[in-house]
Amino acid sequence: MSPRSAPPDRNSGSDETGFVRRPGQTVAELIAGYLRWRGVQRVYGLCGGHIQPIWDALARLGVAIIDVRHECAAVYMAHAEAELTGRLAVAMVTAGPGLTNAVTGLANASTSRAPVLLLSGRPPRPQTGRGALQELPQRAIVAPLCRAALTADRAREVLPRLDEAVLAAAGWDAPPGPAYLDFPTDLLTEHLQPRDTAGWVPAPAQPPEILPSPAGLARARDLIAAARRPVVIAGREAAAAGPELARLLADTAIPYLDSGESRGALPADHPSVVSAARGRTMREADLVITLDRNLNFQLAYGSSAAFNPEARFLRVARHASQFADNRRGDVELQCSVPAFVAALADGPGPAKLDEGWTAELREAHVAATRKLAQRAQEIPPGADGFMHPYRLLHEVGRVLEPDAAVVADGGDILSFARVALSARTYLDCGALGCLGVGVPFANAAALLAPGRQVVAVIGDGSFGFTAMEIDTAVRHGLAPVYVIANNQAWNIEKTDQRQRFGGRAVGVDLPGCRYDRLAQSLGAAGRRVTNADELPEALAWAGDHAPAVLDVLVTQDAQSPDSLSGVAVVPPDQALTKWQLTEEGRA
Ligand SMILES: Cc1ncc(C[n+]2csc(CCOP(=O)(O)OP(=O)(O)O)c2C)c(N)n1
Ligand SMILES: [Mg+2]
Repeated sequence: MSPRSAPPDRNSGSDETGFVRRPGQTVAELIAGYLRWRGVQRVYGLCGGHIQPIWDALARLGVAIIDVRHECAAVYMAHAEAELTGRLAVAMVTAGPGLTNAVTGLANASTSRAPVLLLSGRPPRPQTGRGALQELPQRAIVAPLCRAALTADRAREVLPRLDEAVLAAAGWDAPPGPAYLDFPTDLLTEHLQPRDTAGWVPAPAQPPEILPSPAGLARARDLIAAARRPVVIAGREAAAAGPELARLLADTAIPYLDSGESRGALPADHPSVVSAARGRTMREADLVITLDRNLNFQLAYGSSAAFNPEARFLRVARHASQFADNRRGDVELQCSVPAFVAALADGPGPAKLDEGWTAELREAHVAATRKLAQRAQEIPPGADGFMHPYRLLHEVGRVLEPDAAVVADGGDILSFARVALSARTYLDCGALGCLGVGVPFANAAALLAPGRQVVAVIGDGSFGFTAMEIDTAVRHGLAPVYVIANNQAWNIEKTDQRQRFGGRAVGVDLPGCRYDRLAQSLGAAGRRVTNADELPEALAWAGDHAPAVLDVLVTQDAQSPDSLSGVAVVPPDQALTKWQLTEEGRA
């Protein structure tokens, strides 16, 4: 194990900050006090008798309760908070179906490595195992998705289990992610004895930075010094190194590719960004430096069909799952990404950099970006007469403020948005492909930064999963703009079905829904837009009347990059058809 530096003290406090262990307090009050002491300002949740004592204790302590309309939305909101702040966020749901409703949110937080603590209740101990109301094997249900799945059955277990869950979520032993803790509801109203909290000491929740070992760093430097065509591919923790990484890349002129989870770590106009030349960069790089990024389907599993077969790999991450996966590194460094970036900044860059290559990539990137913007502006409507999604996204892009938070959710529209919209703060369905995050993610972004522009672009199908959360925005005074790309279909699936199943399309149409009226019925503003020329004015109107839904009719007659590359097809060997064909020597 590499040496560890002094731990940054981000999620900690001291006894003076209000975390009081008083004899006579209830267990629920202890839990609420602990959370507030950890810096938790709000808990996302949906009420239920099994958790009610904690809910009430939180409210009495001044921790905001963000009440939602479906438990999954509570976890999605906590996930968004965790991504936006880099800190632990908390959700709470009741026993039984409250917990099962939260499961998809946990799965998404797990795949996206978002530090979320989920609290729940259980039936009272005397009724356990007897067919109690809302009784389920809760820990067993969530365990595969959680870094820790725990219960506290007695008062003296409460603080140690809370710490264990919080540390697991924060990423001490495995990548950050969800952690689960429940309590039998009768425990919550028990009064504490001094011995119940004796011996517990406040300690930091944020894992300490891990410095690269000097030997590992030297080997990494050797690889970089020898590389002619290096590229950095950034994952989750790279975002925490944003400004330092930006400086390092500017100094060394190493090309840079982001991934969904590091999007926005560098400004779009940074000279190292070559995302619109992604395929070529991956194919031609002779050194691939991954920063806290596993080689999953989005990176072709590191396949030599997508990457230069001769390329060397330098893999840097705190946890082995992010550096020792489908293509092992020639050098693997177990350390924090910010520490690695800081260490590299002190040394020389690639001495033999092929400057012609980097210049070509950059030119290709700039040209492709410009061409897309031009195309998006002029692209004609589809055969059904409705506007192309690129046209919609072009108009959305024009109204985005520099610090806007953008959310994308859907099938085709997610894919179109990934290439056509650019924002420093960008949240989407992630590697789980989790449809339905749009409204809760946008609500969380709006809640965390009142006054900031929040625009969510959501497919009509995906919107349906969590549309009721517009009510959460209305009740909590949140002001996002939800732009529904309404092609009246699960369109990426519809296109795939037509192409692969003899022209048939089954169970993929969603005709005739009025999402503008749905918004109005919940007390939000809503407006339908059928004509692209109307969009500038409609988007301005929506911003002024947010929370607002723009129900924008778009064409089904548009195939997105993901649809073209075969993501919807899910081929057995390789999620990206183009690369699969290359692997088989057919492209
Ligand atoms: C929860 C969930 N259910 C189903 C799918 C499969 N799926 C992927 S994309 C898609 C269609 C999405 O439709 P919509 O949101 O309207 O976007 P569009 O493709 O029409 O732009 C479906 C059903 C999924 N990824 N996640
Ligand atoms: Mg659709």
